[in-house]
Amino acid sequence: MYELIKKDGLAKRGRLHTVHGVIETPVFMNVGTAAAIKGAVATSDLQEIKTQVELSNTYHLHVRPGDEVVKKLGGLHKFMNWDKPILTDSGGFQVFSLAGLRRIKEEGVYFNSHIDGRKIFMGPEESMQIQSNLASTIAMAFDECPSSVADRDYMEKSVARTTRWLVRCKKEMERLNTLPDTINKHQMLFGINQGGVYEDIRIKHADEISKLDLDGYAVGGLAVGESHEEMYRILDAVVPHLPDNKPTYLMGVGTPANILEAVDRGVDFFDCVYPSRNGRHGHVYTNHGKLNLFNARFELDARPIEEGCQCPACRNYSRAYIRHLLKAKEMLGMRLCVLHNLYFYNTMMEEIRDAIDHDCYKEYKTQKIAAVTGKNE
Ligand code: PRF
Ligand code: ZN
Repeated sequence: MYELIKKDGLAKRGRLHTVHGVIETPVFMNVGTAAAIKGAVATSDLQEIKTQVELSNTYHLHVRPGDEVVKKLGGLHKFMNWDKPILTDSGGFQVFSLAGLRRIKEEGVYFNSHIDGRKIFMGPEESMQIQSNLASTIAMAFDECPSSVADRDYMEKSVARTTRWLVRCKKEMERLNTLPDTINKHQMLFGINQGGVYEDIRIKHADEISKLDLDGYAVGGLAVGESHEEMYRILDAVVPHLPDNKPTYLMGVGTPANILEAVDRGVDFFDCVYPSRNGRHGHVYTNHGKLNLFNARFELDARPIEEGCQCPACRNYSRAYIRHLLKAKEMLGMRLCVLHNLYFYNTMMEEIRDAIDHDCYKEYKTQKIAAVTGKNE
């Protein structure tokens, strides 16, 4: 159940009640594709870096170790020892971005595994069955994420099919949630809006899926190569057509500035690989812009990544030491950068919630965008 606590302009402050606890929104979900956040981050670290929701992928876990294996071990929560909410992406997007040769049919997608090349079929029912086996808190609908340069004709046909797939997802999810051996009988389902950069197709689709009374609504098919301005234009057009008494999730986004702009347009769920991926490359976020810790100017820098930051990296180690670890290819270097970056994102979300609570979101947004894109110290 989603509670819309208040609005500041279009920015939503909410609370999603789930069987695995409450999610305070706006929230940034921390990406752990294959049931692990890359960079040797353990679930015991997540408490310290303010993680509310972990995100895993249907496609990856189906291919390895197999969703049946996870089910036999009691579901994803037990498997990875994380008792808070987990969102699983449906596999749609990953099949389109990772798998080898693929064929899209009305029934679903035929493709080859990126691990061993074996032939796999996934359709709406299969995706729901896999996510039910994984027993995540929130399952995503099986969608097609068309290329950002797809033409109107292709887009219209693809979106119509994604709508038919959504109806099948909902039906299958309702069936699975009543089976006696289903681990999470309260699994939630979020639908996904598509339509590329075509506002009218997006809006028509948003109106259609809004009628289905799902637990939440995502905007997919963005951050796939279009400009930031185009992404904001689509959000301006489509978010008002999604119910504001349900969570609104912008998939795979983004930079701190992207998140701040999207919150201002009514989005309240996010996920992105940037903080973990950048951390693994020694790129860290601060309120004075991004730093590349490989840079020679940090050789003798005894300060933490960010003065005053309460993350496990900044409380204990200097820039100079972390730079040394990165250069020596010590795993700890990557790990500390990832912990700092996730803490930075999760703390920003806390600040966002606080600003909405105090009716000063616009001022906060302007100041924070200047800070994160600012000059390095
Ligand atoms: N669909 C799904 N997952 C996604 C996307 C999508 O369109 C995106 C697009 N940015 C990221 N992850 N199912
Ligand atoms: Zn820090």
